[in-house]
Amino acid sequence: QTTLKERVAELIPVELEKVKAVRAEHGSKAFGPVLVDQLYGGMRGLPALIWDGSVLDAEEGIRFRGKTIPEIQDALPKAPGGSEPLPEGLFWLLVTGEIPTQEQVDALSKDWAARAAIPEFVEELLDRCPPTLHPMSQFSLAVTALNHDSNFAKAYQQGINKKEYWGPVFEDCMDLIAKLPNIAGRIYRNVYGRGKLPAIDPTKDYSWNLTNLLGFAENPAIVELMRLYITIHSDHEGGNVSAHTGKLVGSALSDPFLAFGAALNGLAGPLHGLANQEVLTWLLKMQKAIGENASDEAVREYVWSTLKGGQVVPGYGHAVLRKTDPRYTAQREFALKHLGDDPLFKLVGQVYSIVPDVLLQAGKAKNPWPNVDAHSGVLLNYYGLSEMQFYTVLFGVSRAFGVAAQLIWDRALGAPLERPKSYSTEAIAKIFKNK
Ligand code: CMX
Repeated sequence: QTTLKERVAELIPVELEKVKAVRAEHGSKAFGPVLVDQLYGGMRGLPALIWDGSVLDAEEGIRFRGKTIPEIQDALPKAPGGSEPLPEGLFWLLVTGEIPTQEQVDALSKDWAARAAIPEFVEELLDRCPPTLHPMSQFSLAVTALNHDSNFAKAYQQGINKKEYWGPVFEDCMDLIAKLPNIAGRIYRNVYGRGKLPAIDPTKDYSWNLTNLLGFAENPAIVELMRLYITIHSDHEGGNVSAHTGKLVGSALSDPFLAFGAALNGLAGPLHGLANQEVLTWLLKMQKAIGENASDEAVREYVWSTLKGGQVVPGYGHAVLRKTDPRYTAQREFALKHLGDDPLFKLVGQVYSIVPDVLLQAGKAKNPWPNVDAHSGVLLNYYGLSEMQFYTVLFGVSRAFGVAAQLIWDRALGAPLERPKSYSTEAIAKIFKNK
């Protein structure tokens, strides 16, 4: 049976040829005009990056290596008795573009379990963090500290040939993903006083182990949720803040731990991954203000008051998407199957029927529809994981899959240092003075 690393080694020459052919045929063609507005406007729509794992269509949403979320749910191997895809399989798909066999997925589960332990000094580092330090800051600290044992950093110091970069980067990426559950579990138990961390079970899959480290694995439904959660949060093409940061920092040949630590700091922003925390905070605040089972009118007024207060409605809008996020839909379907008439789920549904209308009327947001973060917190909360400040850590565990897959390919294909050109307002005014 072929391992993931062996398959990557086989694919590298093929991929190098593909890139060479595309560049030879299209290398000097323009992708379209660059508008000055795009420089001021957060580079929306600017074609600027190569990202192989997934591509985002504004109307349709994400496709992982060409496959939609329902297609992935159908095609990827599952756990015994489970119906959601195993994220191990998704990682294989992101890296190779191919659907793995059940045996290949099982081998990844075992490999990650074997790599899961974190160095003692990282455990101590986490144990010394005050519980008031946000879980995302603790997460980023710990991931950055894993650089202590980076295969790539060591190989680079020893003068590795650039053609060989991908090998130690691959090992680092596997270590990174494997160690995240122990880091996340330790943060959760330290901050929320949930007792001692159990050991990794090498006979179980990645999501079971993560859920068990958090203390919830006795309920198979939340383990299934975690499999779905990691799968749909793993990758969202290359331009979002966390993915792009990981790629950018990796381009300096910073090892995957440094690159992903930086990505996590971007994910920790409220306009990006922290929105899943913000959504639940906002929903609970609303419940407190207008009561449970509030009327549509009361919800609508509350949404307006958020906008009038100069705040965003968390979980709604997107920089690329222009329709309901299929990641939202996948979670809604999971909730319809498992959550019954949970009051918060009902509120999420009610908000969904009201917010888009209000955002359209307000006339600013280009996309009034919900994104992935509008739903995830309610699902976790239902199963007892109610500490919303922790939610973005789970997003971070998932996002490692997409960033790691691209880091492997960037080093395999010799992606150069990223260095776009910047301009001052004065320079722009001068350039266009007489045009
Ligand atoms: N509530 C209120 N106003 C919103 C809004 C929302 N949900 N979404 C967009 N807007 C506003 C913007 O703030 C902007 O206002 P200004 O012109 O005053 O600056 C205007 O509408 C135009 O913005 P846009 O082009 O539609 O959106 P952007 O591409 O600039 O931003 C995003 C995208 C996601 C940051 C924005 O929609 C937002 O702030 N949403 C709420 C936070 C959120 O859910 N983030 C999570 C995104 C998914 C993820 O990365 O995890």
